[in-house]
Amino acid sequence: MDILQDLQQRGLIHQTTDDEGLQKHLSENIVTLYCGFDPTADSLHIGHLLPVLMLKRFQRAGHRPIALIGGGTGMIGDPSGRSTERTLNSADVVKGFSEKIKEQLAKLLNFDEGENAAVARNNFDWLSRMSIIDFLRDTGKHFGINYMLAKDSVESRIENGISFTEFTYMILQSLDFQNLYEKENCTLQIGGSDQWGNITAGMELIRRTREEGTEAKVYGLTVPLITKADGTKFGKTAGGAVWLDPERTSPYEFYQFWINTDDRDVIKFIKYFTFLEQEEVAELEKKLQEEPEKRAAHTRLAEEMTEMVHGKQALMQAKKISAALFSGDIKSLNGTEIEQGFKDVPSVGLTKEEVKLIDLLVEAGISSSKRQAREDISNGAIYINGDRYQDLNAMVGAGERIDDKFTIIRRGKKKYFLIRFE
Ligand code: 545
Repeated sequence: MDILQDLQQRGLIHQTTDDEGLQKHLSENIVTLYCGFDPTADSLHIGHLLPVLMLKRFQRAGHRPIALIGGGTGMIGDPSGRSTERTLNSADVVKGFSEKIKEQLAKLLNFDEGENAAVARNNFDWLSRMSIIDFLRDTGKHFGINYMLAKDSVESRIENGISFTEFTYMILQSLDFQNLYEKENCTLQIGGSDQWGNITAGMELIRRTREEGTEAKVYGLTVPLITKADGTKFGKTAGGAVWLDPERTSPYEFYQFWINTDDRDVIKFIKYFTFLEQEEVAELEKKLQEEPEKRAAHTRLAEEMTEMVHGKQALMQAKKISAALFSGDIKSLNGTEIEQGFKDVPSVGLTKEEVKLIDLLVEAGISSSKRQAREDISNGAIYINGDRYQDLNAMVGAGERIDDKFTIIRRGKKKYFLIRFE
């Protein structure tokens, strides 16, 4: 199947600048394409994953992707999709973020391997060397103010205000496309639908500056904004964004995020985010309809995504933690796993003395009073590391600590507490 057809079937094409032309272009050539990522944070989150995977899809189809790190544009700030001016990060911070983002992209795209290897570029390399005189004479002249004012990214900001800095951003992104077109024969830019204005501005610049007599065939393609059936924003949990950095979002949380996908969204997300073939997707769709309680589609989505982003080992660990939490078999987990699995439960830090269970329950805020604690224990509502403790005189000490650091207390069916010992 050809690449555009595949993308179409997955629902991954929001808009292209020329459907037929692009179809022909891709079937007749090994096309160099790019997508840009501004280092505005030290990690990508799952909202950025779709365009990264798009690059990979093109690569698999035999084309040549460039991941562009916006070391230069990240110093300026894209107004697209934002209602207020950004605060600028220092050059050092942008540089640090650039390196982190590049590492993450390298993990997903395997740079410099094989013939149509993905490559990384950093626009700081050319934008920082440009002289302001050249910029205004050679590039600025091609941008009419009315054209710029009419772009969504600018128009929507006129009322709230926009600095000359952010106003100029589209010209910088256009320079990138022009530069990659001239130096690397890059003829396609992709991005989220918020990037349409910047992508078409670049095409316009290339058209206006092409050598006389040449046609300069360049294209743009955007991926859709990800929507959810319940109308809430994709990629957010109670704890905030779902990051690709395992220090920010643990592989277990990452796995859980996908497992908790709404039934109405799960097939769409499988098409968007995984490389599963149509037949397999159809099978999962059938299973979802016929035996939804088995959650085969959700599990497959979570497995594919966790392995893709964090690797096999991390996936196994995430599954192990999930199973232990589901069955209550806490003792099968080690300290690192406990930390991942119980990141969001209430926790207290205590010293390592042996304490009476009753006092511990009160001290940790699990039971509201000693009386309540006694009642909870005799009712059989208190579990330590998965075992029920019903002795009112029970002591809690080293024997109840996992990896000498953690004790997990459960009250009732699923109210968990984490005690950390220092
Ligand atoms: C810079 C120079 C270019 C081409 C593109 C750019 C970046 C572009 C932009 N893109 C967004 C972005 O987010 C931060 C990522 C790292 C923390 O701002 N002007 O950099 C997002 N992009 C991916 C998709 C996007 C977009 O990286 O295009 O739509 C999100 O899905 O918002 O020459």
